[in-house]
Amino acid sequence: MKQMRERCWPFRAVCLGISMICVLGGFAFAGGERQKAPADKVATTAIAVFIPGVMSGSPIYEMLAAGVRQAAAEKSGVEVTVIEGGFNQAEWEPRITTLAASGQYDLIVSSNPSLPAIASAVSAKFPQQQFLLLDGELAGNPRIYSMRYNQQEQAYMAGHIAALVAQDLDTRPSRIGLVAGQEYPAMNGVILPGYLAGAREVNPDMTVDFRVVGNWFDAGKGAELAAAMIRDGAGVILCIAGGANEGVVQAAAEAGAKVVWFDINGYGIRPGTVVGSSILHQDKAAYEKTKAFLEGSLPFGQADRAGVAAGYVDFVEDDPDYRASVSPGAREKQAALTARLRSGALDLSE
Ligand code: RBF
Repeated sequence: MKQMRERCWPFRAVCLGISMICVLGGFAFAGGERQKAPADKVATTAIAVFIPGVMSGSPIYEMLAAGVRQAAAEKSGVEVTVIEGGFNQAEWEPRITTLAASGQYDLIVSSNPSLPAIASAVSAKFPQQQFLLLDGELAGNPRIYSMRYNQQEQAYMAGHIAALVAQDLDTRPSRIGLVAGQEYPAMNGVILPGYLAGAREVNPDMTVDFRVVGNWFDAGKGAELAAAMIRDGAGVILCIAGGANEGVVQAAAEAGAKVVWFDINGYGIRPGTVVGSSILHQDKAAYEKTKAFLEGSLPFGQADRAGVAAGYVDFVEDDPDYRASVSPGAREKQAALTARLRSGALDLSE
């Protein structure tokens, strides 16, 4: 190997030359994705987007990166580096520590309920580092701004449509499913109870079959859990399991069961099988908060919460696949619920 490396030195010299040209030409390097800074712009602000997992299969993270990039593109001299932290959660804190220790980034942006604790630990060691955290909550640290979505409302709308569709299916109308990537306080304490409460508004006898994949990527396990749920009588399943969602949809489609999607509009993923989409406008939040940071007005130290009435959580009704796969009666009842939430007449504060 050593010999090979030595033999390759002219190649390495060329690579080194190219790297230097790239640096002089204004590329940003940080072990992640690179974004070219136009030659006429001088980099003055560097932002790292840390993805706690991988982007593929998790639109919540794709929206995060897209929103930050959009805000950066509107201002000269802002470089964005996206770093995927991978699925080993034990590596997230050391990796963020390394980013902070490098002193290279004016802002680290991330999104996950586990990030506030990690950012606080890193902040104690590197107090200059600033953080923008979405989908998590921590007030009082002067270097951390956070914003959490009202997932009680998001899950309530998901449970409501699941129960309405279960009623129409008429197989076992009092049982619906939820497949989660893992258990965490927002899942067990907010999303699962919100889902059940929304379903019980339609059918007071509703029960939820709750099963956990154990990671955010295993589509085979997702399919296995969904198939077992369907056998046990759940005709409609909400999936919140990242890349494992694909397996849930597959199993449901094969069995003639239905799926409710979370975070983005999922009707197009499997028209006729996906019958509801309870979404987050995480791209909008990431855009607005990054823009505020770049303008010097992000209120560090503050923790905000936003739901349907504020325009960050919603249910997608204006989709032809939704209209084609859900009965007019069910859609009418769902529309009445979303209207109450949008107007603020129904406030499901956690
Ligand atoms: N959601 C995803 O879609 N993909 C993920 O890889 C993912 N990883 C997570 C890891 C941890 C430790 C926790 C607490 C949550 C994770 N979530 C993930 C869930 C995410 O924060 C959010 O609750 C859901 O996307 C529903 O909005």
